[in-house]
Amino acid sequence: IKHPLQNKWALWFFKNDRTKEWTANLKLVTAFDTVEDFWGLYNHVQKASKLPSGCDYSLFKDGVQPMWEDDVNKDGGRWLINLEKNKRSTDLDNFWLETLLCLIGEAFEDFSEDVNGAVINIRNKGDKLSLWTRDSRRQDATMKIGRKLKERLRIPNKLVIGFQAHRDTISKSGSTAKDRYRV
Ligand code: M7G
Repeated sequence: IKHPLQNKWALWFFKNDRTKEWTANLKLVTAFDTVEDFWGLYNHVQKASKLPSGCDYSLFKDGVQPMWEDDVNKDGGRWLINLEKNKRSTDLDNFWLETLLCLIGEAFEDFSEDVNGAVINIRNKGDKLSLWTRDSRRQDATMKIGRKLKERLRIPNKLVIGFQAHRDTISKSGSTAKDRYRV
């Protein structure tokens, strides 16, 4: 018997094809709800650091589309970690795996329900890791989730990370939206 997870999760893959709409480039890989199936999938897919620039992985609760438009994302936002270019070879895969383990292991305790998923963007201009939550107005939950994420990724306290509401990101195409919170 396999070890059940609290939630069922779905892995998505995004491949940048400029001839298509953003949503058409987003593909569901598979969903899983046991520890064993998670590792089977993780070991089967390409490491994030090996993906071509322009690709993303997303892991979201099953039934949630990894996009701003989804009902549980539309009022939410993300904790964003910008990775310096030289971190792709050293930290990126570790950060992504640790984030996945935080999600499937419900590491955010009382606030795990606030967490919808996480995204890794592979970009030549700098990779990005983000944790998406469902309601940017929930200050206490948002702050606790941000602190826990930093702790689990062992990001030094002096390195500040920001949280942006998706609504702000949508209206700010090009540059990064202003931070609603920082931790
Ligand atoms: P990105 O891939 O998040 O970051 O957004 P990047 O600028 O580092 O590549 C790039 C573009 O993808 C955005 O400006 C949008 O056009 C599109 N895009 C990204 N996201 C997360 C969404 C989304 O959730 N919904 C829609 N409709 N488009 C998105």
